[in-house]
Order: sequence, then C-alpha cells, then structure tokens
Amino acid sequence: MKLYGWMTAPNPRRAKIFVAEKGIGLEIFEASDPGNPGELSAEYCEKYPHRRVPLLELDDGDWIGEAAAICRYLEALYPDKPLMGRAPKETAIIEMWDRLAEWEGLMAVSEVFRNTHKLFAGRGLAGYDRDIPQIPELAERGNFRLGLFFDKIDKQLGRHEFLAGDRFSFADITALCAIDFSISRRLPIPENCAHVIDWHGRVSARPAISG
Ligand SMILES: N[C@@H](CCC(=O)N[C@@H](CS)C(=O)NCC(=O)O)C(=O)O
Repeated sequence: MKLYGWMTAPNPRRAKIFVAEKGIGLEIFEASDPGNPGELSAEYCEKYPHRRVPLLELDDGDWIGEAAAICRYLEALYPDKPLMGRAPKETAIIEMWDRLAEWEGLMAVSEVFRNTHKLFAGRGLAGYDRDIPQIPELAERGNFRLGLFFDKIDKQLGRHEFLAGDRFSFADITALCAIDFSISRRLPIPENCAHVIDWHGRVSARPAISG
C-alpha cells in the first residue's frame, strides 16, 4: 500500500498522524508537482480523478480517498491501538466529534485560507478541474465559524481529557490538524480557551506527532 500526501496540508496530515500513532509501516509519497509544489501533479490527478489528498493506493491497484475512509480501512486492518472506538457507543461518539472537528474546525479555516491566499486564486475549493472563484465573504464567515468552533471544543475539553472522552482518538487528530492549520494562518487559539490550549500542548507532545 502507498499513502499519498501533500507536504503539510491538513487532511493528509490526519492520515499520516493516524498511521504514526498506530505504528503502521506504510510508504508515504508526495502528490505535488515537483516543478510547482503548490499544485498536485498531473500524474496524480490522472490516477485519482477526485484530485484531492490523502489517497491510499492498494496493492491490487484499487484506491481509497478521504482521510476518514482511509483511517477507517487501516483501523480494520490494524486493530491494535484503536483510535476509532472499541465499542459501538464509543465509536459513534468519536465519529461525531471527528465530523464536528472536520466540518466546524477544518472547513472553517479552509474557508479563510482558500478564499484569501493569492496562490489559490481560482482554486476556492479543492478537487475541481476548473476555476472555482475565491469569495471574500466566505473567508469572513470562516473566521467567524472558527471562533465558534474554539468555544465549542473549549467547553468539551473542560469536561473531558480528550475531544471524544477520556482516550486519545481520531477526533483529536482531526481537531489538531485543523488548529495547527489555523495557527499557521496566524489565527491562534484564543487566549480565553484555556482548555484548548492545555489539550493542544498535551496532544502536540505525543511522540507520533512531535517526532
Ligand atoms: N474531505 C477530504 C478533503 C481533502 C482535501 O481537501 N485535501 C486538500 C488538502 S488538505 C487537497 O487535496 N487540496 C488539493 C488542491 O488544493 O488542489 C478528506 O477528508 O480527505
């Protein structure tokens, strides 16, 4: 199997951290164009018509896209060190928080990034083979949504050690990737979100993440 990523992009990072946390030996390949690292290569886009990363290419030539689907597949193949739940209720709660972190956190930062960054002019959304205009109002709304996301998870992290309860899970990985992406765009964790700041320090220090 081969995992394709794109430098420090947040969605491939979710899969890379998942693989590292579970200690799965997987070859990781860069999908960007060597001549233009700001874009996915033409060869990669031909292989994967949805034109996004991450992608898991299987030994039989089939492929699986979407970070959560890739991690779900790897969790089934490598059940040790479970990150997606050990029983139906825990599994559902982890999925709930993962989806919240993706939709309310990662999508909010992406709205800011994709609708403002000069290099992404005409690429307001990932995954299309034609121009998708940037919409400045979406960046404003993304910024607003991001603030709501920080407040929401601060409350949750005030009640639990980790996002989906008392064990580190895939939901923490998604939230961390969203928040590190936000920090890299100079949108830091608000100072009044003390629980998020504490959680961010603890999670970032995990060997699979800091190493
Ligand atoms: N829902 C997808 C989102 C994947 C996605 O948007 N990936 C971005 C990188 S974080 C991408 O492929 N961008 C390609 C581009 O901008 O051309 C997932 O969970 O994997």
